[in-house]
Amino acid sequence: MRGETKLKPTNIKGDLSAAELHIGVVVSQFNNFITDRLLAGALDAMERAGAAESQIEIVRVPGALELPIAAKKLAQTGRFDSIICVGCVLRGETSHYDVVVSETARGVQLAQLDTGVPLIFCVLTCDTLEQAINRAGLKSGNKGYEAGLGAIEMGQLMRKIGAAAKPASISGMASAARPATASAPAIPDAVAPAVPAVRVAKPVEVRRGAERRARRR
Ligand code: INI
Repeated sequence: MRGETKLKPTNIKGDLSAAELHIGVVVSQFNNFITDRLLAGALDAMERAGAAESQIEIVRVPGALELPIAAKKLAQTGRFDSIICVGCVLRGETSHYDVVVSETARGVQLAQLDTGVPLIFCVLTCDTLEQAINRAGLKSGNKGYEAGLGAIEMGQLMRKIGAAAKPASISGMASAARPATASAPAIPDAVAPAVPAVRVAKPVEVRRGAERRARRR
């Protein structure tokens, strides 16, 4: 009968354990009344998944438009399994709403494709403050919490894909693509194992220089 099959292909899915993961969070300070709540939701999800403070780094940027460059810079360090980009753009507050929204989304997407590090898009784009409040902890749940879970799932998925690709990909590779000698590895970038996360000693919050200096005093 059609629709029946004995095939059981490999299924790869990231689980929701934060074990071993190192996650970055870039937070826009614009509309921080909302973004702080989204951040709290993301931290809640990571804590429930077993993350310790030492596995999380938070970076603050002025507005949503600065999320992509900061996330890309963090991703390029090789320290992170995934990075959450947190922001809130309100239509009522700007005539360039559409530009801010589309450029932020485009920048985040380009940065994750360029770096190979999953960037979780947690930017609320709302017409009103009330809608944003509802999505940051009230009626519609907290989108930050969903983003936290997404970061864990994608971080674990990337590790699994990297691990699964290693031995199988070489033996299964077309002969032309196979390395000629053992000393000349030719694993294509697409299947190269993920860079292992480097653990930091304690939680780090990267703030602006002046703020940091003031806190030291
Ligand atoms: N940035 C936001 O994160 N949300 C907004 O609603 C917003 N508005 O309304 O303009 C906003 N603008 C600032 C922008 O992201 C940049 O920080 C700024 O243009 C400097 O590059």
